[in-house]
Amino acid sequence: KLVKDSIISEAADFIKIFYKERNIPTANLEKRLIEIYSELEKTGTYRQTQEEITYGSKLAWRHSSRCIGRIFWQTLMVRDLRHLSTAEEIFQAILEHIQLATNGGKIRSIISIFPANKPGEPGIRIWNPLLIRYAGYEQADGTIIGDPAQLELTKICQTMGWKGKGTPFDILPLIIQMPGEKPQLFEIPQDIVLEVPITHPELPWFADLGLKWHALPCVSSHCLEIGGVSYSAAPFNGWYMSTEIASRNFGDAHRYNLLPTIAEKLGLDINSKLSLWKDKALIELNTAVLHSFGNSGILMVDHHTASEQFMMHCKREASEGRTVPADWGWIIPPISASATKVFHQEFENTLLKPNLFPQPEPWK
Ligand code: HEM
Ligand code: NRG
Repeated sequence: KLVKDSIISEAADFIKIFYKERNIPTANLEKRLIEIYSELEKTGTYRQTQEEITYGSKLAWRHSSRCIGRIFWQTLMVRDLRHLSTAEEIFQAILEHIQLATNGGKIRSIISIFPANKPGEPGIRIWNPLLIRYAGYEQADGTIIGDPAQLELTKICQTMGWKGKGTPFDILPLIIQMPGEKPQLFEIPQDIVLEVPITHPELPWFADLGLKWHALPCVSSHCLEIGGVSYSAAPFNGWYMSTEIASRNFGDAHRYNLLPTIAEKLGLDINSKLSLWKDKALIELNTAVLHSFGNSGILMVDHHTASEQFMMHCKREASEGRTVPADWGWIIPPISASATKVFHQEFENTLLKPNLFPQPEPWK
């Protein structure tokens, strides 16, 4: 009863925004609401139209307060895959998503929507936090090969029978779990994953580090919520901002931890904080990532451009009479923050729906 009441009110809120922003006559709105109420009475949920999930997904992106890339919210391509019923079918659709979105480097923003959760029941889950992630292996001496952030998931894949090559960049298989079933493991064919070897425009030794990263950031752990309906499997992607890879994935001490290596290669004194070796290493890492993606013709945005685009987005939204909910700590870039406008801006982190919510790790 309580669940149903909340679906009713969320549905009504969403339908009202949808009809208002799309300039659909109020008479149609009332008709649609009555239809939804009666379907809710009978089945405890309701089936959304393709137009509703399409616009709902765009609103979910627009409301994602941690995302700096939202100026492009209207360009999202929405794939309606609610008719799929097996893990195998979902896996195939995910491979298509990777190819459509990668698009030879001209990345397209896409969300793939798999069947909705049944009210009060767990939904479909993709166990990987992003579709493409590199495995992390802990060795006997305690050192780690690969991405330390994926130690746990890598172990799970191994207990399910997967064997990685043991390189620092092994692409993890996908684990897909249908409601009430055991999770299933699927290998992503290496040839559909576009990757970029990392080189530096002036430092030839950079290539010898053997670094690379994948072109496509596709988040698969979030729950898309539209009008009281939850889609716990709805992977979405845009393109990378350079700092995500260079500063965080490569630079973080608990990730690839490359700052000491690079600072030493640069000939900096890593025993003196005043040498600013970390800062200098970060800049060269960012230079290398931007250079490498650019050279390979893979779409990526630098943090200065992204900040400008985001400020423009705020202005455009204001002209539509809307404020932009934003999470300051996530919006400001992890390097040179104060050199970007977003750093000097205050934001209200209001929770609006539709939205994309992080979910607990499915094995917990
Ligand atoms: C987070 C950039 C597209 C939804 C982020 C972050 C960045 C970013 C830099 C912070 C990530 C982090 O620190 O780990 C971009 C860029 C895009 C883009 C450059 C290019 C088009 C999208 C799309 C969606 C989206 C298409 C959804 C439809 C989100 C959400 C988060 C996020 C929900 C928070 C993720 C979390 O909680 O871990 N985005 N984004 N973004 N973005 Fe975007
Ligand atoms: N920092 C993560 C990716 C998170 C999402 N970032 C995006 N999303 N750009 C990483 O792999 O480094 N997006 O939808 O474009």
